[in-house]
Amino acid sequence: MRLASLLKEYASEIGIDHLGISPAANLEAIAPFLEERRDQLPPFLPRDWGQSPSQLLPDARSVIAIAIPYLRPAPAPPESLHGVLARYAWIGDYHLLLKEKLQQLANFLVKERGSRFIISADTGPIIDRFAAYNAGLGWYGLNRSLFVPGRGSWVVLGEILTDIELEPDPPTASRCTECRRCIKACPTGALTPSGLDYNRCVSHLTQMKGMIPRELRPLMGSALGGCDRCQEACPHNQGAPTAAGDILPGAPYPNLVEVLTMDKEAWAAGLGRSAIGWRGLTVFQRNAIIALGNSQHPEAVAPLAEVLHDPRPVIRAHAVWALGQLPFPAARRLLSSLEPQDPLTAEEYAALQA
Ligand code: B12
Ligand code: SF4
Ligand code: SF4
Repeated sequence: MRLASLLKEYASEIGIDHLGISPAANLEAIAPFLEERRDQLPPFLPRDWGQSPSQLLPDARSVIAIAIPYLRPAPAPPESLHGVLARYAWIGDYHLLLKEKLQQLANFLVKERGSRFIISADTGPIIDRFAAYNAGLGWYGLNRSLFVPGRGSWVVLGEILTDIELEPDPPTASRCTECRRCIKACPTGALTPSGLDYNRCVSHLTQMKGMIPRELRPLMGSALGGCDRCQEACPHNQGAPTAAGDILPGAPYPNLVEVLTMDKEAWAAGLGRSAIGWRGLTVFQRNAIIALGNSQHPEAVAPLAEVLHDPRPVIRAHAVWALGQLPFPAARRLLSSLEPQDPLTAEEYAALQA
């Protein structure tokens, strides 16, 4: 049996149902695309991101791409004031799962043929969607996601670059009908037919540190970590099968009051174990404050009053903004007696008066 078939057989034994192979040289095709759009790429990508395979691994021959489904059944939303997590954050950090599976595959190749390889998944130097597309795992939707037939876009992606030549897989034809439902569903206008402005993408906003641009805060709704709106809207994601496995306690609708009173230990033992964990508790609590401001609910006033004097300026400043969104006398009283103690909070306070 050929090595590619043996590898696929082994992948299926260790629970990988979606594996595709492409010649490493195919990744070179991304270079002109990236060059053209360098200035639109997020600055936080690694320095070697998108480098050619031969720069990453001398004698690189093949890319083995995998997709792991992460969709879980959705529970009903609770009555309490709650936020929403994107589906990838309902489970333990997917990077760990991808790396474990990729390492198992790499070990198999080393044992069979003595391969040199590099593993990449999300934070690595390879453009995951492009690698998956080339390996025939799926097609690009207008929402930029990579769709796997029968699974939709609810998959995370990773790959192995190896010096072994393996039989490639054929491409998967696109089923995106360009119906534009994804574009209509995008709350900030980040998604357009010509691309994605990551600076406006709610997924990015919930992950960035510091102050969220004021005009975008109302558009974030109750998003606490990630955004699934352009995926939820797609007909190819309707009725996608769920994968086995638990969801983290508190997911997918964290109680906003509990988030604000959470300490670092509770965070690390709970939702901090998801892929949003490495952004830190302050970012998560800031997002919860924005969600409370957007809730327009009278019960949001008391928890916001508690964090108005938090030691972290970024928390205090967003709390001022959030209270300013609430049309209740108690919120107005709190703000009228406030004397901002730091420049960030003073700026938010001044913006409310303007
Ligand atoms: C930076 C980043 C982000 C940034 C910016 C995303 C962006 N598109 O610019 C932010 C924080 C906003 C983000 C958000 C999300 N991300 Co993200 N992100 C990444 C990361 C690290 C780099 C992506 C990137 O900048 N690509 C740059 C562009 C140039 O490449 P591209 O996205 O593949 O875009 C291609 C298309 O435009 C394409 N194209 C379009 N049409 C066609 C047609 C053909 C025929 C061809 C050849 C090409 C093509 O050409 C480009 C090059 O391939 C990758 C991991 C990685 N290392 O690749 C994850 C990754 C793309 N993200 C992922 C996920 C899950 C998400 C979110 C769904 C998370 C969430 N729920 O909040 C959202 C989705 C937002 C969206 N609509 O794309 C997954 C995608 C899984 C999938 N099934 O597609 C990845 C692959 C992580 C992983 N390892 O699983 N992300
Ligand atoms: S919603 Fe329509 S346009 Fe958007 S990715 Fe899905 S099929 Fe394509
Ligand atoms: S993830 Fe949300 S904000 Fe980002 S492009 Fe999709 S719908 Fe728009």
